[in-house]
Amino acid sequence: HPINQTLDEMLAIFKRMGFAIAEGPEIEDDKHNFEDLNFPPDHPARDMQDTFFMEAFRKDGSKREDVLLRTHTSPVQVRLMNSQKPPIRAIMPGRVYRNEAISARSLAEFHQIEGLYIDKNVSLAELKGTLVSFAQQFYGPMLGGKELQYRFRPSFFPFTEPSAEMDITCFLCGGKGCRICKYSGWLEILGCGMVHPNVLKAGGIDPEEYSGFAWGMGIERVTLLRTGIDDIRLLYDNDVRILEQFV
Ligand code: 2NM
Repeated sequence: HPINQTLDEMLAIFKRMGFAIAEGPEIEDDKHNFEDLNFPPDHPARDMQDTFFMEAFRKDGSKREDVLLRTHTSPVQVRLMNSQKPPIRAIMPGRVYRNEAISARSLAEFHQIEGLYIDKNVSLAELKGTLVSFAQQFYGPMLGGKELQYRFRPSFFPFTEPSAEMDITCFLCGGKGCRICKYSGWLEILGCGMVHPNVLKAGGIDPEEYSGFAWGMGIERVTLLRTGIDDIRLLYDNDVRILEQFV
């Protein structure tokens, strides 16, 4: 499946850099999906309109605390921090869920890869080195011999500080400007940052002793762009006439 082809190629690059693959539950609780990730209680992502909340019951019929469909794979990172000591070097691929209006561009389920690197003295320079190396290996071959350009723009996420988004040369027009990159020559490929001290603390890691970086990227959009499929719904129909074109 084109989504798995994208995932497998990305995972192979990070495996060569020494990252392990970690997985976790798609049904999560507020603590792992939001609270431990430094989302304030009134953060808009917690809004019913963005997150699928569910009532859950135990076998004896008693009510469990409310659960939700994870909105990102970051709860796997919280679970990892709580279950092993640094150094931690892992990537988490998987399905995530958000209550989005369905269109040619977005569905209420999609895939993400997030990554986490925690050790003593991990710096922003290593975040940059790791992600630039990834982008050169994954996107470089799509530029037809041109050298990959990149830039980091300041951004904001609750779980990282500082935070940034990474753009690369648009691989459809080679940076000249086209409809896909809105005539800017740049494509945004991921969000990243240094793990917030509150997140390390929630994971049982002392922020005075350890630091780390994390990043997250979506899989569907790049899969559409590199296959030329123009409607995300075609990736979820499992129509053999589509799939057999990508064997
Ligand atoms: C992103 C962007 C920036 C992220 C942070 C963490 C954790 F658990 F370490 F705090 N996991 N993932 C992260 C950081 C994810 O996605 C756009």
